[in-house]
Amino acid sequence: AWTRNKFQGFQNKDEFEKEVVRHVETTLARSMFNCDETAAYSATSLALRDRLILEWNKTQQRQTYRDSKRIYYLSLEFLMGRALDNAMLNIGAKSVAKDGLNELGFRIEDIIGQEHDAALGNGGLGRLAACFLDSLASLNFPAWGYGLRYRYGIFKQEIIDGYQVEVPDYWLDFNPWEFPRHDVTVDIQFGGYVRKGQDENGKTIAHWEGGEIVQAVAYDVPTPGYDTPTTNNLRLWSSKAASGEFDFQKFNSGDYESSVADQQRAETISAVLYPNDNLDRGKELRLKQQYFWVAASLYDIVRRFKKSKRAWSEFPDQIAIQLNDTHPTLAVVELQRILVDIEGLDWDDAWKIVTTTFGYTNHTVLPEALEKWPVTLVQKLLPRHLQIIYDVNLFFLQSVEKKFPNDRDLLSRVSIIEESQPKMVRMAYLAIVGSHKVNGVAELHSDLLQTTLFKDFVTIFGADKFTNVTNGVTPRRWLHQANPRLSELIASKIGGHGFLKDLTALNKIEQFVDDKAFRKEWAEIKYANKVRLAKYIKSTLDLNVNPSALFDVQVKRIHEYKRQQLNIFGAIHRYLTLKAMSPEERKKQQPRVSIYGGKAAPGYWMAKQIIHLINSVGAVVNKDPDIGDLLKVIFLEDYNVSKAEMIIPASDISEHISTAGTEGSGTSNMKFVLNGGLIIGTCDGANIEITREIGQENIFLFGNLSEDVEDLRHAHTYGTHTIDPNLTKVFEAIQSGTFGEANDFNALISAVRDHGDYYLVSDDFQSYIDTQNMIDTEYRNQEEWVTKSIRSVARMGFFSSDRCINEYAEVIWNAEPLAV
Ligand code: 26Y
Repeated sequence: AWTRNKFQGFQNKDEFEKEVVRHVETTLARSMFNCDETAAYSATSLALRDRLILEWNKTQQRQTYRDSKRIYYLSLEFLMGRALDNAMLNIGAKSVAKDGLNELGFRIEDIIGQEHDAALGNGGLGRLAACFLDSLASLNFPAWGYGLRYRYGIFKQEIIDGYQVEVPDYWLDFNPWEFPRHDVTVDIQFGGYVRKGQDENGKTIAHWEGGEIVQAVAYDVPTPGYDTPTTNNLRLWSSKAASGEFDFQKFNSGDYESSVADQQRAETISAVLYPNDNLDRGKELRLKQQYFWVAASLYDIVRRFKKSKRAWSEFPDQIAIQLNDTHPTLAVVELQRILVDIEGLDWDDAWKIVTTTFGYTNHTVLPEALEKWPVTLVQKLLPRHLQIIYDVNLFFLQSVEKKFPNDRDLLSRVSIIEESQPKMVRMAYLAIVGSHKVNGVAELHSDLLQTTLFKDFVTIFGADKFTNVTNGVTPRRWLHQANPRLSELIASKIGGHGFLKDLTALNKIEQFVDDKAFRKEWAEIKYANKVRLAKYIKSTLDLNVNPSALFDVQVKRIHEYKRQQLNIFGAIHRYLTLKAMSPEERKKQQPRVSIYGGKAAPGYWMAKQIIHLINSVGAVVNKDPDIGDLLKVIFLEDYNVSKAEMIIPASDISEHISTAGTEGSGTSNMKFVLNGGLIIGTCDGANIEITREIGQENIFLFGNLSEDVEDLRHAHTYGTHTIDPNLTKVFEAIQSGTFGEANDFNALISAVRDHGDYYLVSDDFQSYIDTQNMIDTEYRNQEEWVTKSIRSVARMGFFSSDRCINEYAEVIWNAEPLAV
């Protein structure tokens, strides 16, 4: 049996301190006398990192030796957040580190707080990838993540005069969590032309020649499992000029400028994360990023496979590659190219290997998020890949024609090449044709995929190819790390922290739902978390909020389909209602703090208007003496993973209120409930399954259903469209200048009133405010509220990313954990 101390961690705090001091004095070349918190953070991380890399080495040796099936998770985004706390918890070194740091004169929270978030992602999709890495290692799967090492992660958000301003996130100044592998490099080709030649048997082969070369350099980030001997790898690629520092020929001939320019052009590829979430902009540099990353990763994967000297036909038995959305879809084409052009396999044999290897996860049905690339652009950057795409399409359409003769409409609907002006490559279709399984991320979402977006493909390939894997979140970060007191309380009741590895064990706390002391402690923990958030609000916004008020939170990317505008219109309605009351009546109302956070894509003008409206409402409401504690409207700047860890445990009610049928899954809904917060939500994404698990008496659902959306939209456009009377009053207040310059908000209003209300804000408004009023009433019955909170947490076992990863392993990857 495996025990942790044999492998990981520190024997005691003295050993830990010794290591920290050693790093301060040698690696950092400082003395303990002028060791500030930054230096203490660096040294602590380096001490932990030393342990991780030893584990990493052993894990890699074990995985190589056993040679069992490996999983590769390809994602353009890994939203990892901070690593230090997670590393300490996962290798069981936190209490030693806490004591050690104390003796050195530091508080562990301050040291943890020094770390810059690794923010290599936008939102849900990127954070899901990070949760998956945690589960893969915690379940001992031999798995690697592959991504890009962006020099700039998601921008930092500043709020200036109520508007979002973007500031670059330069995060690599000092990053102790990565290991540069200057010896692991891959040359990546772009452009050029294809020359047809013949091999010795007279078979035609394609040679891709010319163009430019950019070098990919590997950076490895060890990802430790919780209480396991497995430390897996996240390999991130960084781009640089292939010829080294400069082109010396140009340099020597005096063309210094252009030699530096070449280098900079190469480095641009991995320079910046595209800040769009669910919005495809089709930029050339993004396509370059995708191919650069995919080609480097596949080269690496194939190189590792070839060391085993197995037959190519065994490739899919040894390797599963998961495509996190369509962003890595070129991997399908690249593997086919490697097998046919370089390794000399026959097309059909190669294609069988390719399609058995890949799985594709779709995260959205929003049309504006579906990737399409102009054929001309692919031709320019990747001429050979375009040929392969055309051949794949031809053979695919031929097989469709055979099965469904003379259905030209069908052929044009499912063609990977959209015959539009200009012609486009439909990446989702390419991903479907190139994979053996396609999954959505929640039941409703997967159903919608199969009945709408991918309907024709279900007809063509059969229903078996399509499946659902409902998302999950890692309970290590989102319960144990974010809410240590709650985790300890649970552990004290049910015999230890086993629930962190088998979240269904949470159901054992339900038997304590009437236990007075337990309930009291439960409520106290929530209150303490709210006090902490209130202090943060005081320190950043200089605003006092009452921790006894109901904390109502909506934190996520700002998007019209997520409907932060519904939330703020609701808050305005609340404000108007309170204003119209007599002082006596007001005293009877439930105080509420309405908290928002999230970034808008820099080019998403409407989303930025929403942020401005929230801040403008806050500026008026928060200083209105008639209102006082009854309503505060707060926008928290620069929402990110580490802030989520503080905000989520402090919520009483959180909002997951997307237009029905638009949110793939949502994962913060799971995090909030896991931390004892209740939720208000629409019948969308994973909200539906959360309801199934925790019981409809423990969730506040409202609004129209997904099956009604189409008819409502139709009626808005072609029938009579009357706006909800309460919403009309909200609009009137805005337009009379109650929240500053009235015209600033015209677009938000006319989207609802004059442009068809695509997101059904008006249709759902009355239902929304009724439900919010019900929440006020129920919150006053704190006993009942705590009961709901405990029962909900007890029933959240299903939403662990461990369950999710086990489903992927069984249904899609056909892979097993490596027992030690
Ligand atoms: C094409 C490109 C601009 C693009 C970039 C990022 C497209 C989409 C995205 C990000 C999508 C995303 O974050 N989707 C979210 O994935 C979560 C994890 O599955 C879901 O919970 C969530 O509902 C979905 O919106």
